Amino acid sequence: MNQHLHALQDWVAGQGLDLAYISNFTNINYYTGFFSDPEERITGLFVFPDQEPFLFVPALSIEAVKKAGWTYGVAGYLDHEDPFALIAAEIKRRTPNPLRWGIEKDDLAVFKFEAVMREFPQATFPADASRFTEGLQLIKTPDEIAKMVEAGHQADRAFAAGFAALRAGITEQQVVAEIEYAMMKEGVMHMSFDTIVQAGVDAADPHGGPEATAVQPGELVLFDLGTNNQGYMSDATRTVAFGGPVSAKAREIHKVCLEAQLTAQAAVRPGLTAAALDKIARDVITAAGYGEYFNHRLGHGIGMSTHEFPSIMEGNDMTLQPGMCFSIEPGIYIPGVAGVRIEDCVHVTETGCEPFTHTSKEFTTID
Ligand SMILES: [Mn+2]
Repeated sequence: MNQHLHALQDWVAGQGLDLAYISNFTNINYYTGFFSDPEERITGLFVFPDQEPFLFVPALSIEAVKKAGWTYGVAGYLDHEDPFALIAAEIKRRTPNPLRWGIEKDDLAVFKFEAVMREFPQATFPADASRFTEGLQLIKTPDEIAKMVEAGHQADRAFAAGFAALRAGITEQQVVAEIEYAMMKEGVMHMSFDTIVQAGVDAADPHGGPEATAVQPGELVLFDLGTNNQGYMSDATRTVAFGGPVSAKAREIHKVCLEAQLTAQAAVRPGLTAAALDKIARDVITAAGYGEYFNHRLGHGIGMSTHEFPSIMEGNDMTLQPGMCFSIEPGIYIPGVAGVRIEDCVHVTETGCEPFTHTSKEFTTID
């Protein structure tokens, strides 16, 4: 049993539960090594305090479960069958009348919850497995970090492809296509999120996406991208100048943003709070007069999803610990003028942190 699943079973026992039902397919991957987005079909991981767990999947996935290395029980259903009747039968063979259930309250859809209530009318739900999993996922194992290191290398190559694609008149969307084509050619079949390329004033919208806007010489171009390597994500942002000198304002906000990013990254150490780290970066930007244009948290956790815990923001007194992985991504967005964001994701070490991406963050002009 891998250490994540072992920890989950210990939690089930420690909470006095009769079983836990894990329904989120990313979390099923985390606990079992089996990844499948079942879409409208049903998958579930069922974990007991003192018996072996089992996976329940569509019948067409049973071979994939075995191929993923899952050595415990697996049961399947055909499309015309009632999955919850079959799940109930599997559970009752192991524990006839389970009363105390752990479920993922962030994930379990109402129709699935109603099906559980139909099969087990006396069930109660005293424990939230969502909270347990997000806590466990805060600290990555060396094996998980190794996968994220490789995802970071992929992101570095994606930046290189994006920079190489820049030419006068190419649109943001076409640059995205070049980046993702380059990644797919090397075998990276999934980006971790929709790649963002924003030129000039478009980059002043921190929640915008690529448009049909043509890149013009003398503009800043923002790239925010990442890849999915074996279920583990990378996420990084660079903002570069294209085709000659940019405005003095654009140059200045890049300088301030970079100083904030580098200062924060250098300050990471175990024991520092997430809130204090956010403030370290924010103080640099505020002191330069751009505080109002940094309108989001400094960072987010990353792992099997691109946004998880810890959240690096004001009000979060969580202390950083070795093995935590998160982004450090200050930005300055001046509407109608320009936008800059610079981002590395890092993992906390005993003495500081190590970034997953290594593409230069210094002010760079691509000709
Ligand atoms: Mn990010």
